[in-house]
Amino acid sequence: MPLDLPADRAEEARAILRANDRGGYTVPSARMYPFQWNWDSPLTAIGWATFDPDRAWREFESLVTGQWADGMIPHIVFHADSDGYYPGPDAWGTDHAPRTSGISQPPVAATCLRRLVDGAADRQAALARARPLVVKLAAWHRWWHETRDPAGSGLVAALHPWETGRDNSVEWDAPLAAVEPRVDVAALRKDILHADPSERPTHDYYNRVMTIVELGKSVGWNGTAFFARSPLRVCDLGIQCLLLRADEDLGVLARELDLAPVATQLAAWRARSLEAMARLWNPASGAYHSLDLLTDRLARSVSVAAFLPLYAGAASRAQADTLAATWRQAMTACRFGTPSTMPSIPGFDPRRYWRGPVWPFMNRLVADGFARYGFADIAERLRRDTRELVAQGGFREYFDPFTGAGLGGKDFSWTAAAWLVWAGVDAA
Ligand code: 2M8
Repeated sequence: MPLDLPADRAEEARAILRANDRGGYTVPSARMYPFQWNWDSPLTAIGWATFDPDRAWREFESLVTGQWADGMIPHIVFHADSDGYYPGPDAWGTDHAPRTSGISQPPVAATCLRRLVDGAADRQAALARARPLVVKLAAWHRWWHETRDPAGSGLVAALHPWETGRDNSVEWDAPLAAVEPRVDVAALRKDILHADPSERPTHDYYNRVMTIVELGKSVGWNGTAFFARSPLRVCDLGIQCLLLRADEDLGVLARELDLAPVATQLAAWRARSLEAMARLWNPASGAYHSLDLLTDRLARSVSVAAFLPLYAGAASRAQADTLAATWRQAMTACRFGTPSTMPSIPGFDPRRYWRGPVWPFMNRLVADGFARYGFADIAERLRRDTRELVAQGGFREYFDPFTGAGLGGKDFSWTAAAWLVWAGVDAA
């Protein structure tokens, strides 16, 4: 049945991107997140590309101005001052111009860049513009594969839950329990002024994650020392899979640009990471999991990241079939897919940030993965669910998987972009 959609949703989505534009970079949400975020930015850029390709390119070009000398592209670039967010630049205490945070975020930029090049009217001009970005992104991928995997195990590490992007996921409860809180930041928080506290993490969580930030600061944000000393070190299934996919996509661009050594290196990293994926599979749960690298324990939680091995092309045929069954099973409890944590998992919360709600942009990635393995029905179900969520609830940050209620921030950039490139586009 066709949905009864307001005719101007696409125009509304474009208006959100324009309103969140700060001149070359897009803030995720005007009041709540007033800076440039690493993985929001390229996922938003592909939305810009549907009506203003030059603006899409500038989104990438501004993001890489935050790149550090060691290759890391930080999770926030603080291009301009704003007092609406905590932790701001002073709390991070890094030494870079423009000012930045001290950690990274999931590497989706190369995949989005490839999409931008593939959609360009003039491919040669697009490749020429992509060249310096490809070199910078390859340096960032090197940082993941070397600084965050010094032993060359094929599993890259996140040292802070915010690096995973699924910041408050149940997956991080056990690793964070081992981080003794040494600060009390409750009075400094601004997020709970913009969103209902019941939809945000607890004070105890903030004290623990800010303790890790203090540790990073105490070692001068030196990548090697931070890796060695961090009280939290996990292989996040999300980062691992998004990097696998991004290595593939960056390799395609590098080959076309005659950057043969870069392409060869990316293929070698990808092969090593693919092989290591076996360590993240649990046949008993029928899913992949994140791994605590300090205790060598797989997370018990099954999160939305469980389906990203499909997006990465890392699952076998049999594993893909099992994952489809796992997804269908979770959906017997939910009206809208895909919950960020499966409802059967202790700690699941349909309204609290990354512990259950649905993120529209994540649905696009999961749908892409299922389509890659031939599950067109799941892919289409996800597109229609996302379409309905946004059509009835607006361009919210996240949604309750049971009721569809819109939650978190409003007028969200990557939700608008997911509409423009996917959810709001009629199926072929
Ligand atoms: C959320 O994370 C930030 C910290 O990075 C926060 O809550 O303060 C997450 O959903 C993250 O994935 C996202 O990139 C960011 C901006 O949308 O918000």
